[in-house]
Amino acid sequence: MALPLAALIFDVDGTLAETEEAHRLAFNQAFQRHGVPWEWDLPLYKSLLAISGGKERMRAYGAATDPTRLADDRFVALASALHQTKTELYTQMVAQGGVPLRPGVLDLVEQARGAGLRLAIATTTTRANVNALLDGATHGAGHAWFEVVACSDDAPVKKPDPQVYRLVLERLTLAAQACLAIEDSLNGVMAAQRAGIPVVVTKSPFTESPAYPGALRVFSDLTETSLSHLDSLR
Ligand code: XBP
Ligand code: MG
Repeated sequence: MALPLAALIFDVDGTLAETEEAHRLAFNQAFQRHGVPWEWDLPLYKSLLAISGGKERMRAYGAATDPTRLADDRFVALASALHQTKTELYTQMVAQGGVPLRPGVLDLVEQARGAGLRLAIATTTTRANVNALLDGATHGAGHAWFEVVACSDDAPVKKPDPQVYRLVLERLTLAAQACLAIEDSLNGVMAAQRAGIPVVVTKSPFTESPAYPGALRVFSDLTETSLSHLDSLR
């Protein structure tokens, strides 16, 4: 049974902004800098996005294509160094405003804040990446919008596990049915659902799926809805 809507919980990558091309470029530059002969082109990266988490994505790719490198006991340190470099490169790309908010995001945020709703973030990416995106895409204003920002630093078990969404509920001290999650991917929909949170989808070309079982509604982007419309779907 839905309670009065008290909070919107936004995913980041693919939802707040189309960030995955910047992530992909940063991964490839990090591979080059560390002398790892991997190159993720767009079709391959889209398939790899079925795996949440950059570190998990690299490990899965290595296991499938470069088992000798993965078996090397230095790989754990290499993966950590690769991801640190990638995060540095990505944050440089987005902190300068290279990746804007997706259409409709700002309007919905303003409607929600005007209605006194609380806002939160539940993401698989790192806090550094979230901060850089909010700096670049909102000129820093976005830091004041989100009362709770839960990311991979706080919730290391990645979507579709519900850990990050459960952490947001705990920090908001709200029941799942008083919230609405906004996601772009199947992993994200499943994570929100497993936390008991009603969820809608704003499709992204990077994570598009033929269906999003359990989502209340699937939008092309948030210009297709409004706060009152979202509330009516619950
Ligand atoms: C999307 C992800 C992340 C990014 C890469 O996160 O799965 O892994 O692709 O960022 P979400 P990292 O949609 O939950 O915001 O390399 O920092 O993982
Ligand atoms: Mg996402």
